[in-house]
Amino acid sequence: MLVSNLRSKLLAGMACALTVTVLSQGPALAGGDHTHAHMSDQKMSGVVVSEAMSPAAAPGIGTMAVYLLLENASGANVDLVGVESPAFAMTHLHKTAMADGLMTMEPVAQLTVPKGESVRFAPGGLHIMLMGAEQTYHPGDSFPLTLVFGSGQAIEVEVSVVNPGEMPVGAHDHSTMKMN
Ligand SMILES: [Cu+2]
Repeated sequence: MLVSNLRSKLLAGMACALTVTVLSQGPALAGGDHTHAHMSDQKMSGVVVSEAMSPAAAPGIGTMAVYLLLENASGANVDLVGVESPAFAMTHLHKTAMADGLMTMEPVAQLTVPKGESVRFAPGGLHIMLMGAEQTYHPGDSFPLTLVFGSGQAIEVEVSVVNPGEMPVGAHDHSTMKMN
């Protein structure tokens, strides 16, 4: 099964590059093309995306991961069903987890955020994986990213590229799952 193929010893920062082939066989999420439907003027009331950041990739690596905070203060559950970025050839929603002491990653077809709750995408857990960067991004750069929801609505955010050493791990649920 796919999950067992994903099980590989991952080095911090290289997780994405090592699994590109396998992950490309994952469920087809919205995105991955360059059409990038623009719906940024459609605000989803009560749903807020903040702290969107991505550690700069090593030279020659066109794969990056995005971390962010997704808060659902709307009155209903929301389903994140896809991600898009015109700056990358492919986008995926992934979850990293520890299993038997190994880091594993698997595609997430849909992420439900219950009303009144928030979900933090953070190293060692949920992340948005972007592959095939159109250019090299350095700390201080940014690129657009669109989160697509089951309702058909979308939220566009600007992702800040940060120095990998400056990724704030902050106080979040995945702090015990840091790669080292
Ligand atoms: Cu990933």
